[in-house]
Amino acid sequence: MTQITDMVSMETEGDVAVVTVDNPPVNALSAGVRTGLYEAVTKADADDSVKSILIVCSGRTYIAGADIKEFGQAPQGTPLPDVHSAIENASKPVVSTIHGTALGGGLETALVCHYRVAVDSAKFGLPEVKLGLLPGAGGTQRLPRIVGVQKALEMMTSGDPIGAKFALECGLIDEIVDDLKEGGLAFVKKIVEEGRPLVKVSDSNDKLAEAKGNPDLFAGFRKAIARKARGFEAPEAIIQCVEAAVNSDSFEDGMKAERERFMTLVTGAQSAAQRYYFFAERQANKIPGIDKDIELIPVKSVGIIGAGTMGGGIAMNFATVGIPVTITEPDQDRLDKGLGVVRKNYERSVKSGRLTMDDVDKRMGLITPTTNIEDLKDCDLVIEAVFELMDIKKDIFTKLDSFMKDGAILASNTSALNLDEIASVTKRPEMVIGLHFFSPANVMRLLEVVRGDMTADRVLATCMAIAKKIRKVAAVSGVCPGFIGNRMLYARGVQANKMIFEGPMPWDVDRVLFDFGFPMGPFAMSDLAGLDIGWDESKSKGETIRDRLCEMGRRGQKTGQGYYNYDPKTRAKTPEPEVEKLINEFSEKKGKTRREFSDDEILERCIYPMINEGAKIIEEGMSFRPSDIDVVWVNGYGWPVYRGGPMHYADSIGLDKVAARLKEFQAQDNDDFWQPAPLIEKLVAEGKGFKDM
Ligand code: 3H9
Repeated sequence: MTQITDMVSMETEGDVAVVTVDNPPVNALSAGVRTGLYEAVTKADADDSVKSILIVCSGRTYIAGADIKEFGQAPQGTPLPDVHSAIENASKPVVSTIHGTALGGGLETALVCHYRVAVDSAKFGLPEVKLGLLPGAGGTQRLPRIVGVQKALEMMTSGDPIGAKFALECGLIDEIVDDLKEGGLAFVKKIVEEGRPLVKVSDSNDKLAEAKGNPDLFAGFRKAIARKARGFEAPEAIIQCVEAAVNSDSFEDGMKAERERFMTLVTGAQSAAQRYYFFAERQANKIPGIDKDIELIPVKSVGIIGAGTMGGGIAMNFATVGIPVTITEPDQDRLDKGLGVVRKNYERSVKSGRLTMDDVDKRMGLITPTTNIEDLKDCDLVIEAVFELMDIKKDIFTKLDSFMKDGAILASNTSALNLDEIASVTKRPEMVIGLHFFSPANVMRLLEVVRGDMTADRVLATCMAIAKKIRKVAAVSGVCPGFIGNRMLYARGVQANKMIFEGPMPWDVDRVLFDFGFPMGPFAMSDLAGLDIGWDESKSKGETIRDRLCEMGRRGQKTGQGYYNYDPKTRAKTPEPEVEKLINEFSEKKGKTRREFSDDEILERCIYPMINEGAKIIEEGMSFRPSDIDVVWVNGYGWPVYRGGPMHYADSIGLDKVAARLKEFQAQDNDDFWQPAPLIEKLVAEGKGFKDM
């Protein structure tokens, strides 16, 4: 065996040169891999005793893409196009044998080989869009030539991979093999014996024909993804590259179009934010001060208290990954209703083709309903998901403490209450933790894991591992009112609610935040949640806009009216003149003079309080790092990922500018709400940002 670089080696098996990439953990195309592949292939091609070349990867996967850490750094090693040219233009067959995930630049490398084989668990995708990029090494030109234009557009704009079976059907791979290396070797030998040609994907144009002279295909696709792609630059750039693949006079012209658009994206703010976010999400799972090899508590069964929307959604997460759940609710009717909703949710996935009825039955079979809470006693983890009232929670935890087996984790789904107070009623506060799921709990990716003062490291580490298992993105918060997410949401809400008495109407504020990239603004969100949540009719004195709206029966989307009027069929919302009149009356009563607010000011008055609150959360030690806050906001509150999250956004504007604006608002409003957090002042004085922490 010859070591070509520290990441690539080569050995010969008979007359086959086997080139092995070994760059853990995911065999990214780092400089050492590119140079190694180039040198190995060039060397093997020049060696008369070699008849064919097989590329294989060590470890858990084939090449999973370009090395994301290298973007934005000075280029080193052999450029990827040179590697690809060496492979594609080799004078003897080059074959990739694939396992794990062939992603991004990895799949693009496989696509320049003359043939590809894979084990049947392998997956293939071009996920660059998730990093705000497009496949920049020929992927936009080659993939449509293999899977067809429509499918290529779908794969590249969603970033979702396909499996080996479909890859075989559409010709992305030539064979499924049982054994990665042996299967690959057998295939290479076979094609040499058969004298098969050196196939270049770039030469094949058949599958482009359906789209040639058919602009409607692209127009239809743009329309189909418009809602999901709103605000993102990469999907449109990808579509344009595929249009270039279809309509250019030559493959090279298409490659040129791809290169130009890739360069624009890779140097742009959106991709910088999305690449930052990629690492933020992975970082959030690492807990400072806890050994990564700490022994975890085995969680083989889960108990859930409360079969409402939340409890049912939480149960689905576990049943979906095969963990048995016992769900309890004192009232049989409510329990039945809750289980009915769970079944309906699963059945919806059957309609969309994501599950079979058999899958649904299997999952439902893992959920055991009971009206007796003590049936949960042997569960390894129990999650309470009942009303947000301290007394009720304390009552439940007292009960749990009396019958749960030793060593069980006791979790609360509270979204804002003091976890330490809940834990204090038990004799085992070290086993108590907050697991704050977001609604709908079976869909939303965020899990805010709340670490109490006494929570044991082992309990915390176990819950982070469980989050990964149920495919959630977890971020740790300390105990403070509202934890990370709702605490910052509250700060935004204070200013949004104040602003409407001074100038903009709710729909102006909502429009600005929607245009910023949120799925909806704070007033539309309140209408969706229901304005009467936490509102008590018997105590209402019409003192706030919300009181008045609720008194008028305008309780949000569910009543067809709230801040907005909702079309009963389409749910489209329109501003209501009565609400405007009401707000103007409140302004007058409060002695406010209404004035014009620019969209920029509306945005700053909503977002800067969040940044300031985020800084306080960090300085109080309630979050390990600024990037965890961004993970919470992107996954739990619809912050547009192409803006990285509030803390990344602050850095991208410049923390000095944010601080200066906070001070301007402080002076303008004569309100210390705006006083910049000491951490912001400190970082600004040092010429630093959150990213430097
Ligand atoms: C591209 O290819 C552009 C080209 O078109 C054109 C170029 C000109 N680079 O996710 P995990 C690290 S763009 C560097 O926890 P899993 C990751 O940070 C790229 N590092 O594992 C983590 O590090 P740590 C297109 C990477 O098993 C560790 O590996 N490709 C990269 O749950 C484990 O990661 C992609 O976008 C990378 N490319 O999932 C694929 N990938 O342990 C991105 C991972 O220090 N990667 N790391 O925290 C993934 O989707 C998942 O990592 C994968 C494994 C599915 C591969």
